[in-house]
Amino acid sequence: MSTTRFSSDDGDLDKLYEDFAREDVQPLWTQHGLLPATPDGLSPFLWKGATLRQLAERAGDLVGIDRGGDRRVISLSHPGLNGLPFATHTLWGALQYLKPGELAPAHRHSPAALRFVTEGEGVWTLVNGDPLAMGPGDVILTPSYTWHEHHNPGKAPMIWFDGLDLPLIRNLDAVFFEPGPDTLSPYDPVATSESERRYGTSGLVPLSPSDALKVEAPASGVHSRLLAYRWADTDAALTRLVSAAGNGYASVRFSDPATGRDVMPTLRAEMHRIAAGGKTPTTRTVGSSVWVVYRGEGTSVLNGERYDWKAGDIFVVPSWAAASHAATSDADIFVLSDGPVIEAVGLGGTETVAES
Ligand code: 1HN
Repeated sequence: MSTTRFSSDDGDLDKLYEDFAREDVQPLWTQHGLLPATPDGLSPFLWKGATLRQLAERAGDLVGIDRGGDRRVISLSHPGLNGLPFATHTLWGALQYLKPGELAPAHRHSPAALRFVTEGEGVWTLVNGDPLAMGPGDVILTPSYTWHEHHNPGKAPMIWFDGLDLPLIRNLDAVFFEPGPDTLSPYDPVATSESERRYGTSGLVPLSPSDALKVEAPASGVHSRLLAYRWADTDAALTRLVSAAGNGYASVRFSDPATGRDVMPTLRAEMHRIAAGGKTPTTRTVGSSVWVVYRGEGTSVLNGERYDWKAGDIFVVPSWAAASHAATSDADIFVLSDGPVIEAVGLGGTETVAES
């Protein structure tokens, strides 16, 4: 891209601007919008689940999985991001569609990913060979630079939500990628992965850590050793919390069982439950998030505008947008955010906005 050209009515100044452009420098005094009073980079946006699902199914009919893309993935492309296949400046959100008998072959990359299963079951995601069954409401991690492949040995196609930090890692110019073998890694379809056998008992971490998940450079290996968070556990925790809170809503954060920190250094994952008739306070948070409606119906008010949603819909809450959420039927919403990155650079914060 060439340097922006500026012009003025003054000949000398015009010549200076021309020379700036020729020498690839730019004057700060002509820049606008570099320092907004508060984050203003993106508007809220909502994708309808029924539309996404239909597009994924059509892709399933028409497009195979080949080594070019490795995955049949339809990305959420926020219209405020100039055609980039990104949901926000930091987050990738997508639907992935895998038909019976298909294999999305092994590869690894420095961008970290997680899967949230919105419906269906039967696919196995192997992470460094460890087979993780995928069922509705489950969250499956594929941390930075771990080998991962998806296999559907079942009879029905399966769809799930993919969340990645790819936009962030691209902008940091820190993407590394390596394809693996074309063929499926051998695996035992056991209900409980090694990761869950070792790290899956809440409140108890093993004294002899496993190095089965050791990853090589360029990744640091800083991530949860527990790779699957099961819906039955999430649901039970939310049920207890909603009843303890008594105000119709509660949320949980998926965490690294050994440290209590976020599941991966760049990605935060949470599940929010709002009972029918419940409404959250209005808050603003630094950093962007992608909200995947798992169950129920309701309305969010984002920067003063109403967004009606139901199961399958996905919406973006941009950085610092005033957001409140209300449910008309019992609702569960999976939330992916860049919170750990924002906090790591010392900019984390949430404030409650007074109701007008
Ligand atoms: C990827 O590797 C997967 O492994 C899904 O399932 C989505 C989007 C961008 C880049 C890599 C997967 C992806 C992806």
